Amino acid sequence: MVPLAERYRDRLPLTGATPIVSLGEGATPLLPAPRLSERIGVEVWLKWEGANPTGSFKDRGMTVAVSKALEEGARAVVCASTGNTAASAAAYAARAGIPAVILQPAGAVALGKVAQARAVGARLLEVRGSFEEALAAARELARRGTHALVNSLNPHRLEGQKTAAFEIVEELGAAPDVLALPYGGGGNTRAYSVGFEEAGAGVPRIQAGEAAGRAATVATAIRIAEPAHRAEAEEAVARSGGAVVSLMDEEILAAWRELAGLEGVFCEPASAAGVAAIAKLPPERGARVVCVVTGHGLKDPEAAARLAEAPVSVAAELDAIAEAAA
Ligand code: AN7
Repeated sequence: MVPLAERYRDRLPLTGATPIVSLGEGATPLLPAPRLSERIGVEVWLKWEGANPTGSFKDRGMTVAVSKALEEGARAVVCASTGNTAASAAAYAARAGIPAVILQPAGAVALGKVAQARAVGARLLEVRGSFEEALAAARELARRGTHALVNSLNPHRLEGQKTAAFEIVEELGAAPDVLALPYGGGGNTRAYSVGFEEAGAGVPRIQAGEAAGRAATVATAIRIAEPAHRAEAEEAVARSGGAVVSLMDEEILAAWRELAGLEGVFCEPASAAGVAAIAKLPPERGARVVCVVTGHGLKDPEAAARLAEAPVSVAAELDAIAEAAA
C-alpha cells in the first residue's frame, strides 16, 4: 500500500529529505450504514478509523509528526495522552528507532491502549493527575529540547489528520452535507475543517459530539476538561453552520450499541460520539452524513465486558449446547 505521506505528499509539509515513517496508515473504509440510516432518517456513512495500524485516527497525524521529528534530528518523542495518541506515538517511535515517553493520567486509560504502548517498549509514566497536568509537563519537556512533542499541538499532526477529509471527498465525489465526529481536544475537528477546505469541495456542517461531563465520562478517550484546540475547533464548527452537541454518557453508549448491533462496527465508547450527535440532533431527512468512528473497540475491552451481554457457561454436551443456543 502507498503510505498516506506519499499519497498526499504535495499537500503535506514534507520534503525530499523527510524520512517517511509509516505503518500503512490511512485509506480506511468508508462504510455505508443502511440500518443506522433507516433508524435516524439520514444517509449515514461511517469513516472507520479503527482500521488504522494502531487502531485509531491518530496514526494519520503520527506518521507525519514522527517523520518530521526524525528529519529535524529529534532523538526522542514525548506526548501526554488519554491513550490513543500514546499507542500511536509509541508504535511510530519504535518504527523510527527512537524512544517514546508517554505521560498518561493514572488509572484513566483503557487497557488495550496501555498494552499497545508497553508492547512496543515505550517509557510509560502514570501521572497522578489530570490529562491537563500531564500535557503541561510534556510541553515543558519539549521546551527543554530533550524530546519532540507529538501531541496535536504539533502542527504536523493535524496536517496528517486532514487527509481523512481528502479520502472522503475522493470516495463520495463530493463533500457530505454533514460531518459528525467526537470532540475531545478539538484537534481532529480542526483538521477535518482544514482538509475539506483544501479539498475544494466545500465544508460540510460539522456536528462535534462532546461528553457533557468532560472530566468524568465513560468515554475515557475524550476525558479532557480543557480542550487544547477549543477556539479553532468551535470557530470551525460555527463557520460550517454546524453545532457542538453535548452528550450524556447514556447517549454515547446507546450509539456505541447501535454501531455494533446494527452495523457490526465495534468501536471504543468515545468513538460513537459522532453517531450520538446525529441521533440527538438529526439533520434534515435524507441528508448525507459521514460519521467518523475514531478508534477500535479492542482498545477498551473492559467497556465491552461491562456493557455487553456476558457469555453463557455450558457443559460440553450437545443437548445442553443446543438448548443454550436456541
Ligand atoms: C478514539 O489520545 O486526546 O478532539 O490523547 O482517542 O482531536 O482530541 C484522544 C482523543 C476522539 C478526540 N476519539 O479527538 C489522546 C486523545 C478517540 C480519541 C478523540 C480522541 P480530538
